[in-house]
Order: sequence, then C-alpha cells, then structure tokens
Amino acid sequence: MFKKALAGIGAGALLFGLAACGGGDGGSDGGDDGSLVIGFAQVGAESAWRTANSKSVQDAAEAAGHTLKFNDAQQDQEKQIEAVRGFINQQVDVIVLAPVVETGWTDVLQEAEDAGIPVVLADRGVEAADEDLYVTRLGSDFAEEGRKAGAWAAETFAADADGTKILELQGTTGSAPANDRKSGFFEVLDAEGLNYEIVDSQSGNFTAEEGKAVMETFITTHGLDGIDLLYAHNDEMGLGAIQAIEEAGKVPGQDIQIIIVDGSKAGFQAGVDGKVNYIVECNPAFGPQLMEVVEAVAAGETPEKFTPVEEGVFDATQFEAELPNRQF
Ligand code: GZL
Repeated sequence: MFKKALAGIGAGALLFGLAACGGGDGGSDGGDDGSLVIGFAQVGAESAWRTANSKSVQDAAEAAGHTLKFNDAQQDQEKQIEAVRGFINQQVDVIVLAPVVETGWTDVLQEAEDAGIPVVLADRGVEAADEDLYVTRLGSDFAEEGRKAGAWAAETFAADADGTKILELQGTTGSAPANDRKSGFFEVLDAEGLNYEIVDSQSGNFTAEEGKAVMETFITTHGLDGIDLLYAHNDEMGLGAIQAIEEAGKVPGQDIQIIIVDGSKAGFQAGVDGKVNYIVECNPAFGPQLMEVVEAVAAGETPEKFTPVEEGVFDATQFEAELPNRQF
C-alpha cells in the first residue's frame, strides 16, 4: 500500500517521500491507515494441518485489514525461493516464510535484507547460520513435541524387558519438524534408559500417500510381528500407515501402538476408534498471533527471536472428549 502510493509520485518527490518517511530503500512503513502488504510463502497444502494454518493466516490478515499475497510452493524449495523473490520485487512491507527445509535460504534472505524488507518465519525454522537474516519465528517447538512423544513411549514401554522395537515415519527430509521431532523423541528415550531398537526409519514427506507406501515397505521388509511402536511425525503419515497395517491383517493401536503429531479431527477420530494411542498437538491456528508479530516488526520493533505457540498432549482417555474441539 505504502509503496504503491509512492510509486505514483515523480522521481524527485519519490526521493523526498522516501527521505521524509524514512523509508530508506524499501523499509516497511505500511499504509497511512496502518494496513500492510504481506507476502506469505507457504510450504504447500500437504496436510490438514497446513490447510488449517493457511486459513488461519489468511483469515487473520483479512480481519486485520492487511493485504496478504499468498503463495503455495507445493513443498518445493525452489518455488518458495521464487515466491520470496517475487515479494521482494513487489516491495511488500513484510515477508512471512514457512521454510519447507532448514537449509538453502541464505541468498534469498540476504536479498530481502538488502531490499529493506523484514522477514518473519512462520511455523518451520532455518539453520542457525541464517539466524541474523530473519527477525523472528512464530511456531512450534518441534524438539519439545518429540520429547513429549518420547516421554509417553518411555513410560508405556518401560517394563518391556526384551527391548522395544520401533518404526519411525519421519516428516519431510531436512525440515525442522522432522529433524527436531526425531531428536527430541530419542533424546528422552535415551535419558529414560529405555531399551529400544529402531527397526527402520524413513521419510513419508508428511503425506498420507507416502506414509502408507513407506509403511508397506516396512511391512514387506520387516513384517509386523514383534514391532511394538510406530512413531509418525504427523497425522497424515500415521493414518496412511494405519491403512497399510490393516491391509496386512494387523490391528493398529493393539498389535502395534501408534503415536502421531498434529491433532487433526481425523487423527482424533482414529484415537476414538482405538487405532492411535497418543497424540502430540501441533497448533496451526496462529494467524492472529502472527499478525501481531508482523505489525510489531513493521513498526520497527524486534520481538524475541522465537515465540512458541501453545500445544498439548492427549492419551486414549482424552480422545473422545477432545474430538469436538478439534478445528482442522
Ligand atoms: C509443523 C508443520 C508440519 C505438520 C505437518 O509445524 O510444519 O508440516 O506437522 C505439516 O502436518 O505437513
């Protein structure tokens, strides 16, 4: 909005306008009414979580009177980088990025900084080397989600003298949630001294289709006899795995216990049906909180480097009561 207004002014006035507004070479000053033009580079639409997250952000931007330029990168980093470059060229006031993976962002984040456009990370994070190239991240503490899952598993299988055999369906390779949900989970199993074996661990890329396909490969390779636990980094992969387990003639939730992360309606329904044993919540509905962060950043404030969203955990005794509360 602000930049569009300036764009109509002659060169001389433009320099004055920029100087008078302290806009520098593209600072984010927003419109006179405080409205902002926000570029949102979203991961994709791979899961119910992602769809709910996009809606939460879009609804919150509309409610706040901001213009949201939305891009769905279909889980492709090159498309996300292209989207960010597009937002830079459009001289948006703030860029919001949900980075599909942790690495490969230095150049484009530097370009945003050079253009004077602040970047806010939403949901996932980037590698520490790029920490100075974004203002703040609003999202989940993925390692803590992994620790919560690990605490339940360590308690549930503590008496399993012959060792707990675990299959793991990891999220998108190289993504912050996949890296951190894995590290947090096994950090707690080790700290609690659980006797366990990782029978196999592969990425299902956070989708139901790929989660089912990987589980079918697990079953073909290892069988299910003696497998105690499946740890799926999100609901979709867990639900896909459940289909594969049932097609193999086994009972999910009984023959093999299952942990999922997100807390979608479908995930909780699987819990009510006895097919899932533990759910770690990952909250997508941070749109309003994100707008507050973006507005603060546009006003030149510097929030904490990381703001975690609130999230809970649920076991079989809680699934039925919680299901009606699920928003996605
Ligand atoms: C976590 C988010 C993950 C979800 C998945 O914050 O990045 O990506 O857990 C989604 O469902 O695909």
